[in-house]
Amino acid sequence: MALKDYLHRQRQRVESALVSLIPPENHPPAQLHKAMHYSLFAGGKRIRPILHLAAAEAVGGDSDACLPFACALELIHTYSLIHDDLPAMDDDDLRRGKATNHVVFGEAMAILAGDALLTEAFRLLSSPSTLERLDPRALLRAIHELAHAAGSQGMVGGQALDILSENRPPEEEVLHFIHSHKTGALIRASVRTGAILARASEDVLERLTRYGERLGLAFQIRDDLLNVEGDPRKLGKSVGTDASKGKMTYPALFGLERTRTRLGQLVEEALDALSPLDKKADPLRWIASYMIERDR
Ligand code: GRG
Repeated sequence: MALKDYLHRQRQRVESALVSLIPPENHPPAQLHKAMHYSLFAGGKRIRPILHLAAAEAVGGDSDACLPFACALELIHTYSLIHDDLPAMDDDDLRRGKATNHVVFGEAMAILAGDALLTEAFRLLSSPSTLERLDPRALLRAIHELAHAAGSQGMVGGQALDILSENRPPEEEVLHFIHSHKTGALIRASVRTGAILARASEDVLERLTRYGERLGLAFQIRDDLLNVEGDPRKLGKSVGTDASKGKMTYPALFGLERTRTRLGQLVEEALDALSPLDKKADPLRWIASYMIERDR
């Protein structure tokens, strides 16, 4: 119950901050801003911003000051989903139980909505009101980490290898690269940047990095499992698509049993990394267990 309440409360904080920080949907050109709002408020779990706030809180930071950064993480995540669904990439019609962005707004507007969300993230991060409440050096370091995690050496790089590996024989090393970059990099950065903004010691930051890495991998492995055995109504998207597209996934390489075992191990390792931290880190612990339970 603690987890459910915590996620609900943090989600509400993120929703209100997003509404107040991005241009309204009737802002000209309204069609573009509508497309941005459509995907941004389509019912995402907000797990990256919540991890960021929880990491800041775990080290005693002022998480209100971190809200713009938390929103920037969600803007980047949303852009990646819009582009991932495009006909040139995964060509998906359904996400979060709704028609995908390009199905509703057309391909050109979906590409631009993604571009604008990515750019908007860095506008938010560099805005004077964000800087006002944070240490400028810490903010610059965190922005640099985020850009690294989102770009060709992080999420975009992972997506590129994912596409290049379709219909190739599965290889553990390639799969690890795809998972740790495509999904893992932004999750790891969500945790690390929260801790950096909250001025965590390097020692604690190293532990939270280990937590973020294990969690990012666990998140993707759970996603792979849900694509095999999840409920499409809860997921809001079709299942079985990884296999039909010849995607390199954990279940494809290791089978379901070994995949479940690996997921459990990763969550244990994530929890272990947090062991010296006090109860302010409990939400991070709850989120780690949520990786095993989540059904969407
Ligand atoms: C197109 C640059 C570019 C990158 C795309 C993240 C990504 C890279 C593609 C998404 C493909 C995918 C389904 C990956 C599996 C893990 C994942 C990121 C799932 C979606 O994230 P959630 O579950 O989504 O946090 P919600 O809907 O809750 O926001």
